[in-house]
Amino acid sequence: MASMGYRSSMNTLKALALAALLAVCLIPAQAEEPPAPPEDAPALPGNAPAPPSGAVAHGGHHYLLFDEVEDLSWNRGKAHCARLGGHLAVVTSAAEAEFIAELVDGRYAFLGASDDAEEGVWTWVDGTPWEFTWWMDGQPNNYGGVEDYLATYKKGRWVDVEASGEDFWMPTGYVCEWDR
Ligand SMILES: [Ca+2]
Ligand SMILES: [Ca+2]
Repeated sequence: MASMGYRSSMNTLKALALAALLAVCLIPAQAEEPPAPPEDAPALPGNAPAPPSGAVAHGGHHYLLFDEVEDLSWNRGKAHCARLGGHLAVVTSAAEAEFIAELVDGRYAFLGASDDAEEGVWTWVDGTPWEFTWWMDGQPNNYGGVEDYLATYKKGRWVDVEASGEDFWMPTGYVCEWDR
């Protein structure tokens, strides 16, 4: 009977260890989603939604890099930023481009422009006129005829890339921006 009790408590210990292991495995998945803006965040009529905590202020706007994103695509990044009340980053000056370069710090991240509607005609997700550019030399090149999405590359310079993919030059995340 004593051995039965011992086995029973060993089974309990195994169950506890398994539960702890599962909890550890689940935590990183949850940590990828930043906390939603607080319910009581100021939402005056006409005001843009408040950025989530952790967003970095620059020039009266806020920015947040999401990196090492599972099942990353430009469209999923765009949708996620929108759910958070922002948009994929819209970069309209050298100062903003340099700030983004610092924020991504060598990582490759999608930004909020594409030429998927008409090849060579770039548009920002928020309708801002396409004027300022920060292309890396030789870009955009629409390589393979399939590169329609804006991303940072080395030193934060812009490249056109596919909407998703695992190649070494492909983004691993995206930058959201809030207009406040
Ligand atoms: Ca293109
Ligand atoms: Ca390219």
